[in-house]
Amino acid sequence: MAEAHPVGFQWVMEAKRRGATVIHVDPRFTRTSAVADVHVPLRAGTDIAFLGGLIRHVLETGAYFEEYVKAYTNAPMLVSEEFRDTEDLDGVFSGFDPATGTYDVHSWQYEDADVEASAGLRDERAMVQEHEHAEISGSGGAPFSATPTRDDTLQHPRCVFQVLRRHYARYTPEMVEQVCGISPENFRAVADALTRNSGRERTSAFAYAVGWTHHTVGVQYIRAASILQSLLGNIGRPGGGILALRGHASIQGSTDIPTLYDMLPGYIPMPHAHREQDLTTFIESNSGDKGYWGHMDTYLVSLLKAWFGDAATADNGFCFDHLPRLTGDHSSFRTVMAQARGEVPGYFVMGENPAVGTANAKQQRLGLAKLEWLVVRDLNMIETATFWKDGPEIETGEMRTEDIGTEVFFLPAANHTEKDGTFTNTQRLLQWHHKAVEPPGDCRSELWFYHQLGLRLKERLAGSTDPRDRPLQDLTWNYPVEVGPTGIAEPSADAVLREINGTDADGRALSSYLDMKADGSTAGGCWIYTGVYAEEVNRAARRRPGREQDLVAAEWGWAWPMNRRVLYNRASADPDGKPWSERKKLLWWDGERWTGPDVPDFPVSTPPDHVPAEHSRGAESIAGNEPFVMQGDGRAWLYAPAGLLDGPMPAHYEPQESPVPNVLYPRHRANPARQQFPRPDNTYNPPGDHFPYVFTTFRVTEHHTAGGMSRWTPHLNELFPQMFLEVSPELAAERGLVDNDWAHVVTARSAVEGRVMITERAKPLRVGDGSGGTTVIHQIGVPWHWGPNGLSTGDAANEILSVALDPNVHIMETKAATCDIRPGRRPRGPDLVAYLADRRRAAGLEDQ
Ligand SMILES: Nc1nc2c(c(=O)[nH]1)N[C@H]1C(S)=C(S)[C@@H](COP(=O)(O)OP(=O)(O)OC[C@H]3O[C@@H](n4cnc5c(=O)[nH]c(N)nc54)[C@H](O)[C@@H]3O)O[C@H]1N2
Ligand SMILES: Nc1nc2c(c(=O)[nH]1)N[C@H]1C(S)=C(S)[C@@H](COP(=O)(O)OP(=O)(O)OC[C@H]3O[C@@H](n4cnc5c(=O)[nH]c(N)nc54)[C@H](O)[C@@H]3O)O[C@H]1N2
Ligand SMILES: [Mo]
Repeated sequence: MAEAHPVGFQWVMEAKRRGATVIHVDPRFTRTSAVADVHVPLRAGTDIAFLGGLIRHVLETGAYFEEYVKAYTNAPMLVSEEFRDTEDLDGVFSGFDPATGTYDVHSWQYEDADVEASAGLRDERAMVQEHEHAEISGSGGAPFSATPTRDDTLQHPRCVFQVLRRHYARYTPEMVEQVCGISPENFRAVADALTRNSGRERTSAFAYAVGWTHHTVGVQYIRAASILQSLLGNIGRPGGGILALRGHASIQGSTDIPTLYDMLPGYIPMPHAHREQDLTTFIESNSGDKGYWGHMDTYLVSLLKAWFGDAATADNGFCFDHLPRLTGDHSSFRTVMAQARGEVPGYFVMGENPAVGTANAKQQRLGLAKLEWLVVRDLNMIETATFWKDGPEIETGEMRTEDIGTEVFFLPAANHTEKDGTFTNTQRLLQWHHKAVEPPGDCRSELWFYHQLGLRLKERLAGSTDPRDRPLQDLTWNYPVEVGPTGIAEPSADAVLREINGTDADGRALSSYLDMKADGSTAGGCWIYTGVYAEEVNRAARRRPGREQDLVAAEWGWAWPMNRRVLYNRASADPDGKPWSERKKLLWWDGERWTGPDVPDFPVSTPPDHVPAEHSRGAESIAGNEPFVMQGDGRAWLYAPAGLLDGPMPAHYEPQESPVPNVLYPRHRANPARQQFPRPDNTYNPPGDHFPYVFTTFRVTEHHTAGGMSRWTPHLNELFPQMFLEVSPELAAERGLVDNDWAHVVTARSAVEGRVMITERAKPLRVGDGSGGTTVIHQIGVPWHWGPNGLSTGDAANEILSVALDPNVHIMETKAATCDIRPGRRPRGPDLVAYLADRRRAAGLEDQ
């Protein structure tokens, strides 16, 4: 966090100054470890075993927050009799189909929970899950509407609490040591610090970024942390929670108003092509009955009104049929593989450098080379725009410029200081940034580009009678423009934010999504952002200093939803509505309403003892003691009966490539439901002596991601001039590596070179070898900021990575893979191709 989120990390240091214990869990000793109280080095890719060990510790020592767990989590719910655990089935959950590598998730349900759901809904969900990998899930948990059977004593053998206990029973400190290489003393230090600092009077927070997500079990890492935090009562309370430290400046914003293929703004799922669906049936099958998703009709109709304006009427389902439809997994890797097959004619690359930044960068370039046209908008002449003339395949002779038919358009982009707009950060906080200078030359903002593109497409299609052009013809596109000093007619970012906020029947800005209607009288581009422009004020631009405000600083920027700073904050009070403790009070029931410094994440006047009427829907159905209002059952899920594709509880699996067997589940080395793509351009390293070491890729403060900004910035390149490889003195001795000399890391995909950095910070770990003994694992740190263009050049780490994905979100595994390391530079030109072929043959792999 000190390295990649240094600005946020100042608050960690501030907390430490006031007595907080800072624990850093990372295979590498970094700038964060240097200032932490405890550093826990572990083998890359083993955090579920570690977190599972902590979950077991909390359950077995009784250190969980019992009242919170009983009242606010699904610990008492009974799980279906059909469910079988990994502990019963040698490493898989019930419903696994080895032929397809997917789960039928039916048996994971709660007992009786499907009873009230219509059979049609159930079948439809199963159909989509089986055939299309649940590209429908959106957010807020899968919808379901029943009231599951409970055992509030937590004794029933099939209640979630007992199921969880059995699941983690084998995750002992000794097992943690075997799998992760963490000593029992270090484990105990963390377990004690965490449990000591949780409960009524104290809370602990978890912060994570891509060291946790970039794994074939990435989603389950976060689930494991959620289970632990829910057991400890650390959710919905000040100082608690799980903070997803975001990457690019507005990566949170780009999931809220998604650049993701399977979601509409505000986490509304994308409709699916293979189901006969109109607006009504779509809403019925996705909205659920209980909680705020029960109002999805108002959010979706308002979105359609924002997009299609007067053309969207009740008679035509508010132009629901204008929305694109999913036909399956169109995540970026699938798309690139389709490009390589020649199935994709054109590609826009905006603010991205996949020829350097994406795992198996060569596969990306093979895709780019098969396009008809490619548009790259960037600040610098990045590798994705120049692959056709000077990419690595041109050097090796695997591609020839004259054979590449792709027409490449490079358009210079304005950077964030050259345009207005918002960033949405980790805390869901929208912050406005003002243009400081005019963009130089032909550089243009994204808004300008898309506005112009839309205008020109609409002009071209104005006379068309082809029904497929109707969505573009009906699209509202009347943004006010402001002409700047250099004559650029820039669309108003402020007007776009106001459109996102939404307007009522009289065209006034909405104050809350609760005011959205399903009758077409309101419009709004993203329901969760409604309120950012309440009372016609751009609240993202508010900058009242913290010292002039109370602890939530509600007038600094604006957080979705409704400027609420802590989600599920009803959980900061006990079931009766009294704060769990005076120190940790945030929201309480004053006899008439929920009150406190934060905006209540709860119906304001629903009393703690409210019991909803049997068939109530939406917000009406929320009981006064159910804080998790976006979940169908109002509770935090220790066990996920639906919504995940690879298991209702996290289990430890090895990465796609691992030097050791899975000690916990010997029959299943890696996540059985992971997405694999064994292809000639994506060979996986086999286990064994040919690729005996682990490597992980990481960032440094001085460079940014794939380098498009930092590799062209002279002073940053002076600070970190060159690609390097972090190794321990022990590994250096084993392989004959010399400090500051060249070495190269090699996998079945490729080899990358860098300067050797021998450091005590890299520590070999001793772990179980799967047959009762132990083995030493060496881990190599590989920064991934370099590429062939710019002022500071070097090999891109993504050349050596393969594509293996988490099945839920299709994220690539960049944080743990196997390799070999050798002294000296890698071979160049055609010699590299021959060298890799030799390495593959030696490892027993078919050659490409
Ligand atoms: N200066 C700077 N700041 C940045 C960026 C940048 O490039 N430069 N990038 C931005 C972006 S896009 C993002 S997404 C964030 C990413 O922020 P981070 O996720 O913090 O960045 P990384 O360095 O990729 O990974 C963090 C750490 O994860 C560790 N790690 C690897 N494998 C494992 C594992 O299995 N378990 C655990 N516990 N740790 C593991 C690595 O050793 C590394 O130190 O940073 C953002 N901020
Ligand atoms: N091995 C390995 N690979 C990784 C990761 C890892 O940890 N390890 N991390 C992954 C992560 S978390 C991420 S986010 C990706 C990032 O990977 P990419 O998104 O492919 O790489 P970036 O270098 O961040 O690309 C951003 C580009 O946007 C340009 N840019 C900046 N501002 C603007 C703007 O306002 N408009 C336009 N049009 N362009 C702009 C920059 O110059 C830069 O070239 O990489 C992933 N790849
Ligand atoms: Mo990122």
